[in-house]
Amino acid sequence: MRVTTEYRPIPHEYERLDESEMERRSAELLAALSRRRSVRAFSDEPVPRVLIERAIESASTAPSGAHRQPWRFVVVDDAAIKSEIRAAAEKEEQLNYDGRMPKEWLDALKPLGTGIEKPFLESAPYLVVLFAQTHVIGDDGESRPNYYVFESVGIAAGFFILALHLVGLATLTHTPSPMGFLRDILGRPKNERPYLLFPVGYPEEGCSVPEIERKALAEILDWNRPPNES
Ligand code: IYR
Repeated sequence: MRVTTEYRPIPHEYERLDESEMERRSAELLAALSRRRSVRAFSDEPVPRVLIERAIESASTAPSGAHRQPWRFVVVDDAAIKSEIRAAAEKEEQLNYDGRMPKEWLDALKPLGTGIEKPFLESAPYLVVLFAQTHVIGDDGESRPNYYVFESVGIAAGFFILALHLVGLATLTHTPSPMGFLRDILGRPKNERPYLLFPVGYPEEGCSVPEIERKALAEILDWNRPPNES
């Protein structure tokens, strides 16, 4: 990547669409995204590497603070490392479900059917661990800050989920907590903080998902002012 240190404007290659085409695309995109579900049971069927690589490149088109692109995607496809990650994640999750999570949180998770066992950490062909780079260490060994790191990485994570879904792959935004073990197992440097773990693959044959509903537009959109409470 070439880094420019001055403002060097170039023409923006903007594609202006007809309004009818915009309307058609917006409906099509909404229909496609509405079919996305988080999946907790994965088939071990292999997935071409190029699909993972392109999804990561797509994620990396996300905007970021000062264009620092403060993310690093570590892809795990080695069975032994996956097993190590599963064991460490289940150890932490056991403590979470056995008392570290308050009752209210456990109640909120009940309809999602989550639990301590994480077989998907071994069955999914890939575990993609997204790290946030809180700062960068230059070639001179100097540390430079990044900006809006978690906003930036969150947006990249969203792009990644979208890129996988639109090519027909399933994932889960898995949040082992605490997840410092990922840095240790994967031997990552000190400037990287684990952010999310995505198992990626095809859903297991006959896979079920929880019956959930999404909020209606009226519950998530207010034009200009919130509804009058009185
Ligand atoms: N990380 C735990 C618990 C969990 C938390 C939330 I918030 C979820 O939406 C789902 C699960 C787990 O993965 O089971």
